[in-house]
Amino acid sequence: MKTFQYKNTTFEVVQGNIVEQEVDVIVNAANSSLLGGGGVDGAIHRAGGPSILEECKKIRAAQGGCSTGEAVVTTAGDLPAQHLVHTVGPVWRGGNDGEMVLLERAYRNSLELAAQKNASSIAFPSISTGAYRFPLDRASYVAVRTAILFLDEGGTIDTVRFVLFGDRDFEIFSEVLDEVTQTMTG
Ligand code: AR6
Repeated sequence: MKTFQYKNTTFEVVQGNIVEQEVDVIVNAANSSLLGGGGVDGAIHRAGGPSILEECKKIRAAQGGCSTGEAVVTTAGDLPAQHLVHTVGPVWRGGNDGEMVLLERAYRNSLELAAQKNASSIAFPSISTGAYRFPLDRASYVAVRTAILFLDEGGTIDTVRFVLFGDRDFEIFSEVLDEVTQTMTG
């Protein structure tokens, strides 16, 4: 695990499975349908049980899914968390289609929903870097920078954990954490 302290918040980069994280809020890398899928989304619905999909269906009925960059909240079913935030990252289309801003919004809206639920800890997977093909070096930069800006603008959360599945992803994310925190925090 790699950690970095910023003001009152601990950033953690860990290699592991998102469904095993004991935190207040686990973030799901969902799609706009909110009806589940592969990757993180599939793992969360499998491990969390059917109540999560039932809640997602109610949200769909009320607001018609979730747009890219937006986020919705449900309970966490059987997962070791209080809530799930389902956010939809952008599909990578080469970088000139607003992907950076949309990914930033996905992280930002997730942090804000967690704060509204009074969460003291949140665990993120690497949103958009699997099926949606966002390059991991750029995505990790957006992830860390957005969390620091959220804190600078008055957001409060004790622990922000980034959970990477593979060794190489863990290494890249750890290096980017160093770079971003050095440039943003002096
Ligand atoms: N724990 C942590 N990280 C994981 C796990 C896990 N259990 N499983 C995969 N990863 P992805 P996206 C990594 O595809 O790119 C779904 O079908 C994975 O290696 O889950 O945002 C949704 O329904 C990759 O680095 O999310 C959407 O349709 C990262 O998590 C679509 O995929 C994200 O990969 C969303 O695609």
